[in-house]
Amino acid sequence: MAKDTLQEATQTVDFETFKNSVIEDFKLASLSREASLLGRREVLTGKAKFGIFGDGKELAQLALAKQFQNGDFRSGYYRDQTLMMAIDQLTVQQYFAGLYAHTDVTVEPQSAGRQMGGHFATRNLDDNGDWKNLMEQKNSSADISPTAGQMPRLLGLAQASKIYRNHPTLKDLEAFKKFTNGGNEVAFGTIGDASTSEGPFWETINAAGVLQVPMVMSVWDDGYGISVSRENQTTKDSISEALAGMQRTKDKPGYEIFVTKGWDYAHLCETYEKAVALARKEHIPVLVHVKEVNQPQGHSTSGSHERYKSEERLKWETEFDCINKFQEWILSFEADGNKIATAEELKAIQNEAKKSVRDQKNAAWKAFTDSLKADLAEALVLMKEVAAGSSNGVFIQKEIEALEKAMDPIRKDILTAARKVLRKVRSENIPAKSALSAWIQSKIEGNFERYSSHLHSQSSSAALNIEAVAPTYESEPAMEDGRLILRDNYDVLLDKYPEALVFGEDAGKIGGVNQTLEGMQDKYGELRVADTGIRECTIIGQGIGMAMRGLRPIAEIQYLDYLLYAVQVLSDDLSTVQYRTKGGQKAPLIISTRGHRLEGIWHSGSPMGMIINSLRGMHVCVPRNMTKAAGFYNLLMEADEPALVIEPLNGYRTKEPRPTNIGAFKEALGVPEIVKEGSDLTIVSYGSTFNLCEVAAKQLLELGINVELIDVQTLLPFDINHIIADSLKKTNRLLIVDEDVSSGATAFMLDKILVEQKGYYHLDSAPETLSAKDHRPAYGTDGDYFSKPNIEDIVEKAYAIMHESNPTEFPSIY
Ligand SMILES: Cc1ncc(C[n+]2csc(CCOP(=O)(O)OP(=O)(O)O)c2C)c(N)n1
Ligand SMILES: [Mg+2]
Repeated sequence: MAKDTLQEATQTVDFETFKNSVIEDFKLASLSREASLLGRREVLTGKAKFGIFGDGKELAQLALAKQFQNGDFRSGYYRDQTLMMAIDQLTVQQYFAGLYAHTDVTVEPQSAGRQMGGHFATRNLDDNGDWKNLMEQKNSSADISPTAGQMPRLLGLAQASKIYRNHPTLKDLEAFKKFTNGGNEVAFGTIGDASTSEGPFWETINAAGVLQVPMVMSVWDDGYGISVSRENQTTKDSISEALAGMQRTKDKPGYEIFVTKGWDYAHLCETYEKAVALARKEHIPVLVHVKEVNQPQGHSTSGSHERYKSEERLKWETEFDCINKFQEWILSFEADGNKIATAEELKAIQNEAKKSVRDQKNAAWKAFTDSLKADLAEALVLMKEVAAGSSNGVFIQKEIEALEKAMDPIRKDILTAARKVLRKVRSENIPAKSALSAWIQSKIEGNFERYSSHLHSQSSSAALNIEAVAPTYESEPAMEDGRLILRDNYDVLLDKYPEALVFGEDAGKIGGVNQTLEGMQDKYGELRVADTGIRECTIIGQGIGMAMRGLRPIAEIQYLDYLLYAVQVLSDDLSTVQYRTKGGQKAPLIISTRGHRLEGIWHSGSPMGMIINSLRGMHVCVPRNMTKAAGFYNLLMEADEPALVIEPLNGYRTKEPRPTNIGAFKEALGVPEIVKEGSDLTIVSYGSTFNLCEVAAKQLLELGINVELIDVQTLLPFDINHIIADSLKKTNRLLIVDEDVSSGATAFMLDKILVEQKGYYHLDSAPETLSAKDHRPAYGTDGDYFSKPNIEDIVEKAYAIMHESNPTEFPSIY
């Protein structure tokens, strides 16, 4: 603006208040800028590994922060340090602690040193892993590095407000007051101009427009994505022009779109005030395109921008730097003879900021290096004692000296030296050796907590803490289609948990393509049982965001084959929530899908190896029937962890006995079921293929082979009590069957059973695996027969194992 407009606005508050808030903004902008400048130097001098900073984006973030209220959420990226400082969720000292990778969560609360600097998060859980009152703080979901990876979750964070505002009972329940005040919370998204090229950005933008959720999406447009300029990224060289068709009209809902400039403080403040008021009140999505932003230091510490920016551009970046412009604006401001500050006063603020950043940086460095000193001192004492008693003392002394001379040694340096020393005295019998050995082991254990804890929830609601409840049956139970058991189970869950929501493609009006939600939308309403667009990535994003705000979403992916569209967000975001915040956040999202056998290349996939290898941090349940699937849902609803449940696609019309305790029975995770006992051979399988193994086991009995049949039930976690190794003690033979490609999930199971459970010890025959062909499954019944393991394949494979061990009793079939 429009100084005039701002001057008009200032007349509504007294000048002193206005002036103070501008001065506060100038202070914080200066502080944040200094942190960027000094941060880069820390990396270039080798004290930190990598740096990516928010210089150039300060003013826009200060304007945004004025509108950020308690209970609101951010989902953004690595340039947002000023916003995080302005909402009181980041100090300069914490910022540097992150840069140095300080592992103490009280010093580095974003990620306890696990994420590179510039990845922001608030602590939304208490030390027990339970929710804090999110309405008493300003919240930021934890950042991830993949560009636009923040987008899908942003949709869910915004949608939660819509659910809370419109849900018939939830907003009045005491338990949900820590998440919402009538759904008035706004979700703030930030993204760089170049990252808007990514698919998840477009998918999220479209979905938020359809859903009409209170989302304020800011694009920090500095014209570059590393070295690639905007015209190579965006149609019409402008994201707001490209999205102009999303603009709402009088009779068609859509977006409200604002365009402003990153150096124009007054216009930024005015824009955010309007934009956020609209989103909060009317629950509409808003786009704020912040143009003319710069990167004073270039993209990151990995290179210099002089390589790809023209001289003219670099000159513009200096001239239009937002802090320079802010300063000019302050100095030229005058209302009724009142001025905000003099040049000297601004200089003093900047000097003060320099000093404060230097002091806080030094304090962070001291805390970081102090935290390593005890380890170093202890290691040196123990190593010296070993050197004194060893015939190898001279060589050990060299290791000690090298460590003593090292500049700021870190844990790696200390442990490397200590472990090398221990190796040198491996054949000596000196008392100091066992002290060093014990010390090394205790440090390795301690570092597990630092670097590997919280892959899963460590709260009392962790899935493994919840006990199973068996389904109960009448003496002659009714036999029902599997889908009815699931449907009736959903009915109980939706009734029991008002915060439960089910959504996905065709999940609403028709109750799912397999009718597992038949009638549920009529009974529980369109808000709780909802159809979505065809957009797997943001269906998961909706789930993550809503789960982060206290809701219990069950997101449907129509077929397992289409999970691939969502694997990025599952792997990068959902699976890492607990780990990347060291227990500071959680997203207990349940994903329901169906897979394995049906027909054709994209309706019968079983890419389990891909799934279990990319989703560590989640649980993966592979039930063989719908009663088992229901049991997993019931247990997971009591837990606070994310999980994927893959229903067997060919089982919805298969008859199952109807339990009498639908909604109450619970299936434990990590506990295989021995479905049939036997003595000759252990067959391990899961899901649809397991049901073929059951038929094969009957046929094998006719051939004189008594198979022990084990359904692993969950791949993650896998057989936590080593039931399979116990079975091998009895049978001494192992066949693993599934319908993934070769060396997919079978290789995983083989490693777990033979190596982790030490199953090799009990084997008398070579372990065998039987999986699908390495191509996608061909269409039709014959296509299935020749693509996936069939009953004959299983029988013959098992028989061949027995033939090899006893050719007389089991003569060759062929
Ligand atoms: C999926 C993915 N691809 C590539 C990268 C590497 N990368 C990091 S930042 C970046 C450029 C992003 O540019 P922009 O969105 O304009 O943000 P800016 O850094 O300019 O603020 C790239 C390519 C990444 N982090 N993630
Ligand atoms: Mg950019």
